Amino acid sequence: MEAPKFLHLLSIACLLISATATSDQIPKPYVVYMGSSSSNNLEFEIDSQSAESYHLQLLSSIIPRSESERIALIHHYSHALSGFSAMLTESEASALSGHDGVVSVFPDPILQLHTTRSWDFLESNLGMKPRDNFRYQHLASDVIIGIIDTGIWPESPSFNDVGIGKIPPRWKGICMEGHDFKKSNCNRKLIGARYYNLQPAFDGNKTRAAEAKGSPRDNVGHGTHTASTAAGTRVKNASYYGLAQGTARGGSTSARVAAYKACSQDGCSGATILKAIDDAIKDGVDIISISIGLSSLFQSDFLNDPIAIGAFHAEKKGVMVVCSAGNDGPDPYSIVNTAPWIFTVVASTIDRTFQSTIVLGNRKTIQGSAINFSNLTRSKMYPLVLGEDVAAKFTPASEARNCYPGSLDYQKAAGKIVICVADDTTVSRRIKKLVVEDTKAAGMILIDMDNKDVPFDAGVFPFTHIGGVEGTQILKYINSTRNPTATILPTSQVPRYKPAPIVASFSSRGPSSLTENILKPDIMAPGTAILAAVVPKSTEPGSVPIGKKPSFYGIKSGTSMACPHVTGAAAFIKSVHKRWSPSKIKSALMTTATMYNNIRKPLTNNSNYFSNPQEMGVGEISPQSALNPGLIFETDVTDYLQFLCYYGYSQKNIRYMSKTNFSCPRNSSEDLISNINYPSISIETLNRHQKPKVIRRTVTNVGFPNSTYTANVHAPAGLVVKVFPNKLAFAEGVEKVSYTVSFYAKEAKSGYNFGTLTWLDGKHHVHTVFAVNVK
Ligand SMILES: *[C@@H]1O[C@H](CO)[C@@H](O)[C@H](O)[C@H]1NC(C)=O
Ligand SMILES: *[C@@H]1O[C@H](CO)[C@@H](O)[C@H](O)[C@H]1NC(C)=O
Ligand SMILES: *[C@@H]1O[C@H](CO)[C@@H](O)[C@H](O)[C@H]1NC(C)=O
Ligand SMILES: *[C@@H]1O[C@H](CO)[C@@H](O)[C@H](O)[C@H]1NC(C)=O
Ligand SMILES: *[C@@H]1O[C@H](CO)[C@@H](O)[C@H](O)[C@H]1NC(C)=O
Ligand SMILES: *[C@@H]1O[C@H](CO)[C@@H](O)[C@H](O)[C@H]1NC(C)=O
Ligand SMILES: *[C@@H]1O[C@H](CO)[C@@H](O)[C@H](O)[C@H]1NC(C)=O
Ligand SMILES: *[C@@H]1O[C@H](CO)[C@@H](O)[C@H](O)[C@H]1NC(C)=O
Ligand SMILES: CC(=O)N[C@H]1CO[C@H](CO)[C@@H](O)[C@@H]1O
Repeated sequence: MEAPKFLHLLSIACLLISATATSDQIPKPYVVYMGSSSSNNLEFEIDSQSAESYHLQLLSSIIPRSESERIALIHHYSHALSGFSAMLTESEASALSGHDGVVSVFPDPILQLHTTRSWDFLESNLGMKPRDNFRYQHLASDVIIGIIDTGIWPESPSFNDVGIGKIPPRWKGICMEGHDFKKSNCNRKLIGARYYNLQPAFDGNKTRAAEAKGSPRDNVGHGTHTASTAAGTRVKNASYYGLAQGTARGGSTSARVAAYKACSQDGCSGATILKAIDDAIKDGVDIISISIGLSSLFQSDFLNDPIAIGAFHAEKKGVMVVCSAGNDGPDPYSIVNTAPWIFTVVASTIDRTFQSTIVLGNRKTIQGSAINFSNLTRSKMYPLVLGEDVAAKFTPASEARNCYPGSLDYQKAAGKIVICVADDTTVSRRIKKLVVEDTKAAGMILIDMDNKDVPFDAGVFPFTHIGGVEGTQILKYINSTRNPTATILPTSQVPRYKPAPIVASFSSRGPSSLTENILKPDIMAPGTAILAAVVPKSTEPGSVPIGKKPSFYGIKSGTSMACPHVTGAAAFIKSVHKRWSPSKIKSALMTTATMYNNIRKPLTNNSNYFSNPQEMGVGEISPQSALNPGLIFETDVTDYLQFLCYYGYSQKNIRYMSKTNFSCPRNSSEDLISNINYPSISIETLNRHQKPKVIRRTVTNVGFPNSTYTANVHAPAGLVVKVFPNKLAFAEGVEKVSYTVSFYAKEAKSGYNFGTLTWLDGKHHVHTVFAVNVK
């Protein structure tokens, strides 16, 4: 073992030495994207082989002979799209990008799992069952959902196949075996499982790379959680150690699951995700769910983003792609996965929350939020101190207040309840908790507005999280007495919590930094404290209550958890409307979403302001009403090709992507993007001195053939919105009708103006949300 390791180090050293001269000469993994695959399904095997040898030839034409070990494909894309990933130097990559047939060449990016901010990740096994309106009747369904994630824990009761019919004959996928995963781990519920070599430590030896130890088994919990949220079977009496007790079930209990393990705990290689998408399309999935994305700080344009590329080809083959929007909120422009052919999902809270109550020495109680297995009781009080009161020697009070690592005095803190603040967000609440727990303190109270809506799982350590108002109450109490004391009670759940849903604080916000002429996010779904299946393993000391076995169910938060709710809802719609295309299903879910909460008030964000469409999209999903949307907006591949023209890509590349002789409209420009037949409207710039801007839409009637709809506009004062015609009459043979919406901003306030256009026929409310940026 030792010698090869040493050699490996040596070779890295050599690389580094040669690199000091020209850093662009260090080979690293790149994705080479070459548009649509030319193969059609019948001759696929032959085509794939000839494509592979062509791609190898291409590599050998640019890689020097002396480094021929790099003439190898890490991943080869040949099913829906064409291209490969390989180890290239920067200059080789740039040489390739000029090559005929090559659409884009970009360094293989590392993408992140969209569970709540990475620090809560894993540890945050918070728990909750789906909202009531998420319980659909059981329908026999052959819808296949591909989950691209960290793999799957097949023994979870959520993937039991009792009562589920034969595997659909069109399924062409496989159940890969691994050292801890057998073919028999797949069943009629979990019909497929693949894994990929997750360590891109590729040494050019293809055989060795293929042999790398791997398995579709989930060791992280993220993939198991998302898969069971989308399509978990009904499991009675599921809970997280008694919390969130009830029947656990996915959005579409009868849908089938295929797991594609493309990620580890550290993230996901973009090249691998692209391979997984290509495989999933070939295998025959109907919907792909991806709770993963690029960092919002390092977002690239659509043709340098593996998810956008893969999703484009999926859409082209009639496969829907649902993605999480990211957890980088509440800042604007923090959203990712915003291509118009992606269904982009943000997260909301649900009507249940978890409270860990603080009882002060004066018997006053204060509600905090957290999940803990605290063994403290009301009858015993503990000294209550501020972090700075128990600071270690020579430690600035500012650090101890924040409970920084190393800032607390163990002797002073032991046995006390320590209050920590969050003046600075660099130290996460998880770290603070570990710091305080380490001192043998009796418990911890965190005062922090951020993430208060996301109950933190503190395991067995008594912990609670409060906001500034409650914080002030506690500080006043401390000032009022010589010996302040307190205790933290075990967590209790608060059902039917109101108001809900609320936009989750962490959820990424629009507008998209790539184009503001498509409204993003699309839609909102539950993503806070969601109970679903996890990996039954203890993740860190204290995460499992003493005397208990690790739980098969866990509570997690993130847009990662919101995404599979929409995937499940889409599968539900697809099981009823079997022939509906992805854009029809998306439109049905968007135009029927609700903009009201459970106290019948407009939805809010967690600062209690009405939330706008850049925070929540068109609103919270309402899957039952989406079954019967009345009208739908169909967006087809031609619309997306035009979008690519308007965005500014070359016609040559767009032809490679479509494998047709498609021509870009001659007067392509970015503002025409608003005219794509999308189920919402966004205008990046509306000059108040310009003529009314006219947007065109076409709706398809999927209700009674004889329906007549009337337009109803809600617009902010000063923005003049006119719909022409404002009555749409359908009849037998008249299924599609077009109309225009004009926006005139002379008197409107500057900045984004939001409103809705609703088509009403007495039965259906078809909401189209609009966002218009007045300058
Ligand atoms: C690649 O790895 C395989 C299996 O470890 C080994 O048998 C083979 O000799 C290697 N080939 C090269 C070119 O190193
Ligand atoms: C439900 O689970 C709890 C513990 O998780 C257990 O005490 C209880 O007996 C179970 N109830 C049923 C009906 O199985
Ligand atoms: C909520 O919305 C208001 C008004 O748009 C905004 O000022 C505030 O920052 C938002 N709060 C959060 C947490 O996003
Ligand atoms: C609570 O449990 C911890 C061990 O996790 C133990 O050290 C402590 O004494 C217990 N406290 C009470 C009040 O039982
Ligand atoms: C508590 O007392 C300190 C010092 O006496 C003062 O700075 C602080 O503002 C007081 N806090 C509250 C909440 O009254
Ligand atoms: C190319 O486009 C023309 C019309 O623009 C069409 O008639 C022709 O069939 C197309 N050819 C191919 C190969 O798609
Ligand atoms: C773009 O050009 C086409 C003809 O090529 C024309 O029909 C269309 O109205 C033009 N659109 C705009 C916005 O100028
Ligand atoms: C439309 O047709 C449905 C049945 O096809 C019928 O029940 C309904 O009364 C009709 N509505 C109108 C306005 O004609
Ligand atoms: C959320 C949670 O698990 N709360 C637990 C806190 O600890 C007490 C005592 O161990 C349990 O009874 C609660 O269920």
